[in-house]
Amino acid sequence: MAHRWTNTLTHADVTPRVAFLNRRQVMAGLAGVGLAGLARPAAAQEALEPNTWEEITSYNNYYEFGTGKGDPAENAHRLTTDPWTVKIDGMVDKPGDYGFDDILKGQALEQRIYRFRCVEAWSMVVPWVGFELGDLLKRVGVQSGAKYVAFETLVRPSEMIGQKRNVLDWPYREGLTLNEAMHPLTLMSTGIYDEPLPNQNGAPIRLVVPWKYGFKSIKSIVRITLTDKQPPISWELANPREYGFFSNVNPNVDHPRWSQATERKIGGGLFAKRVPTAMFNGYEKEVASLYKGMDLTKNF
Ligand SMILES: Nc1nc2c(c(=O)[nH]1)N[C@H]1C(S)=C(S)[C@@H](COP(=O)(O)O)O[C@H]1N2
Ligand SMILES: [Mo]
Repeated sequence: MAHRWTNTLTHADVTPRVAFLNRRQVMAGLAGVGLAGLARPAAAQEALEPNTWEEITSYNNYYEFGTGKGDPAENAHRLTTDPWTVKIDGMVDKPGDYGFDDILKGQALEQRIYRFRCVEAWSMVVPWVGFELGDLLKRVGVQSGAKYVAFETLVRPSEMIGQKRNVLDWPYREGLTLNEAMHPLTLMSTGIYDEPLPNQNGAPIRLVVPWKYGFKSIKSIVRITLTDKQPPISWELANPREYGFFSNVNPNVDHPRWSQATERKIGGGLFAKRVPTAMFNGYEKEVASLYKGMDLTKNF
């Protein structure tokens, strides 16, 4: 079946791609480009063995399709993802309703292998395909004074059957500071392995922020707004004691109802040993500078 989504990479390219990123990082270092933001986290990625397609697409969190981990795989096929429009508005030079194909056109899809960690202490490694959110924001022109980026998921209860219940205040909302949004690790993902995103993983386009807890990585995005005020986010609205705006992975800050110090790797078997969770999910070198001088126990 022909579809509009194309990716120049295949499953077999994942490893060579990581090697390529490594080379780029080395070259950037040789050229004296000391900016942490330019170097890909190749060292951190090298050791990452991706989870299987089956694991990535059958154990999900996507409350629009139900609150159980198996619900999205069962219910998300109902979602129509073509046509798809993303409204980009607020403090931008070129606001508008952008079709999915407009957004993809000319975008170099980059395959990246990221560690992905849920706030409920489970983790996966996913070979995401996508592009840098920063590249999209540069295209639409961020106006001076903008400090945050807000995101919204589709509301369509006829297809998103979990939205018939008010488990969250729909639409699902997320936000990043502009610095976080412009960081080269912040990805807009449109695929996994060599396939378009499955619906349960947030088709046709979702955010991936690898140093934050999973809930920041909002799925099936229909609106991106540049603003000068910190936007409300769904989980903080639902429970401000348990979820903060930043939600950086931090083994030293426990969730009020459970420890965040260790994690269970999905696919490691039921009795696999839990492994210690790394600060910023293993991306400390790349992102710690974004939070210099901040008390991360208060800004959790
Ligand atoms: N719109 C929307 N986005 C969402 C969620 C959701 O319920 N609705 N769940 C989040 C949570 S809690 C996690 S852990 C990740 C899971 O992503 P995955 O299913 O692709 O692994 O999606 C995040 N994005
Ligand atoms: Mo999560």
